[in-house]
This record gives sequence, C-alpha cells and structure tokens, in this order.
Amino acid sequence: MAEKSGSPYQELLPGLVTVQQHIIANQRRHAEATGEFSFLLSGITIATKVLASKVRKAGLVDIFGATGEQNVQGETVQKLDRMANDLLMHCIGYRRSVGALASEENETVVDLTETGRTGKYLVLFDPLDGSSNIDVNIPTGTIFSILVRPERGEWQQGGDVHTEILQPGLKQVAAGYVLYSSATTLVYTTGNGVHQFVLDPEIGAYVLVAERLQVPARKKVYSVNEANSGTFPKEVQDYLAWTKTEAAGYSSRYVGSFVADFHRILMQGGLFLYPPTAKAPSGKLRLMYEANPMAFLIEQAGGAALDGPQRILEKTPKKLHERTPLYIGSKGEVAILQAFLQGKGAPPA
Ligand code: AHM
Ligand code: MG
Repeated sequence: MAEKSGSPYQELLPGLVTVQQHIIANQRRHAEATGEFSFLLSGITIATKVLASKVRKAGLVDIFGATGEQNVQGETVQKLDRMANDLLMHCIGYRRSVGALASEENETVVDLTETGRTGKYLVLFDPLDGSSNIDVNIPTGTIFSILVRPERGEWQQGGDVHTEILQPGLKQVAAGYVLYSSATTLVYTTGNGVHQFVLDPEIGAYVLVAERLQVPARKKVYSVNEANSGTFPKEVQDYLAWTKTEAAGYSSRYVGSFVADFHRILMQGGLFLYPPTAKAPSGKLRLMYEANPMAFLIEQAGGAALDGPQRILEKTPKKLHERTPLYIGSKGEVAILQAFLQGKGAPPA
C-alpha cells in the first residue's frame, strides 16, 4: 500500500513536494547523481504538462483524429501522437545531457551526437500510448525509459548510439509514465522506490501524493484482450479457463490503454497479459519503451514482469522496436500464471 508523503521532504517545504524537489532531494542522497539528471527529467515534466492540457482540450480544437499517415509500426498516426512526439523530442532533446532519443513514432534513434553533443543519457519513449482511444475520451499516457551511454568498451565497441541503446532493461537508470485521465498522474523510479505525483492545475506543478508504492501481492483481477484468446498459447488459455472457475473467483478489467491498465494494477494489484497471438506472434507491446519501463516500476514496487520464460528486465534487445509478450503485475498473480506456463497447472485450492 502507498506510504503517504512525509518526513524526508517536509523540512524542505512543509506540506508540498513537487517532482523537481523530490528528484533533487533524492540526488542529494546519491553522491554520484548530478544536476543534469534532474534537468533532463524537467524536460519530461514540461512536455507532459503541455500534453495534458492538449489532451484535455482535444475536442475543442482540431486535434482529434488521424493525420492520414502510418508510423514505422504500420499503425495509424493520430494528430495528438504527432504533437506528443514533437513536444517530447523538443523538450528532452534540448537538454545538453541527452545524447540520443528514441520514440515509438521514429524509425531510428535520433542521434544528437551527430550535432556535436556529448550527453550521456539515452532517452526512449512512447509519446502517447493508447492513442487510438483519444477520440473516445479514454485515458492515454506517456511512457519513458532512461539509459546511460556506456563507457567505450563496456557495452559495444565504437560508440554508435544505435547499438549502444540496445541495453537490457536492468540497465535503466530511471523510468516512468504520465497518465492523462481524470487527474494527470506522474509515476517514476530511479531504482529507489516508486513515487507518485498528481498535476495540480492550480499551481501547474506535479505534487507528491505517495512514496515507495507497493503493489499488493495478490488480487484476483486479470487484464487482457480476450478476443485474441483463440490463438493464445495453450498454457495461457488454460490459465484463463481456470480464472473463470468458481473456485478461482477472478474478475476482469481491460481499458485497452496500457498505461491505464498498468496504473490500476500498480495501485490495486492484478495481472496484465499481452501474450503472443497469431496476428502478433511476438506479442504487441514494445520491449524498450513499453515493457522495460513498466517492468522496472513493477519490480521496484514488489511485483514481477515476464515475457513467458524470462524476466523482462534481463532481455537484451536486438532492435529498437522489438516486441515482446508481456505478463506483468502482482508477484503472486505472475507466479500463478508462470506455473501454468511451466505446465504445473492451477495452484492448490
Ligand atoms: P500503441 O502504443 O500503438 O497505442 O499500442 C499499444 C496499446 C496499449 O496501450 C494497449 O495495452 C494495447 O495496445 C491494446 O492492444 P489491443 O487493442 O490489441 O488490445
Ligand atoms: Mg504504446
């Protein structure tokens, strides 16, 4: 359960802690952290504040709907997708500490080192996840993942950001998301717990509401696009059949916007599944900027994330837009699913 905000920061500003103060205070506890890191994150907070206001006004101005183009994944590009991408590219790319950017909407890594920049951070993002839901007023979100350019020789020889960026999720130094819903919520981790902020529209700042979030170990709720279940692996079909037995007693919730489904699970527990299907044999979600950041967050909150046999954070990506099957959520719920995947079947009643 969420531990309410309190002691460590109250001495800085009683009663109110902004995300910027929180990051700076955390940095003070880590000697190796530098001010450039908090400046980088401020690029994300500025871009997402602007985006939150655009999402809210989407019906009032002409930014609903599609651009008429398709992105590198062959998906329809919504006008807000484009705007979100441009905003994040601009606000993060402007930071000198950033060496390269990668987005769901761009085919290749945007290499800022080509312009003489030597920034050590590599920032990946899904600018507007769930964007097909925009026109019907369903929540969307921005997901981000931050890696560090390896010292030459440590990771790949040659210093090419296109290969340097292909790091396993375990190497992330920060990750998070912003959920645009009834409230605009920012959740982040730098490997020191998961912290939640809400955008206070009156002061225009993300304000701390909970620190060191922990996902409940069990919750009998699963989240999946069950229309695809006919081509799920047999073990996943067996799991879903078991959840529907009277003894198991599960419920189902599926928004169809990953950030929204994930946020509910982080707060209340449960399991999100996007297994391989006939249409998407490697799963639908992208490893580097959807699965990895959420896996970092859920593990920090005491949960788990697998691709089936393997822990998501241990996967070494072969390409930027690689997809992965994903099973993520409460530790106990992931363990039950894993037992099905291993052919062990249902837990004892
Ligand atoms: P997107 O990044 O193109 O928006 O696609 C990802 C979205 C997720 O938000 C969501 O979990 C999933 O696709 C839903 O897929 P489906 O419509 O197949 O259930
Ligand atoms: Mg997405």
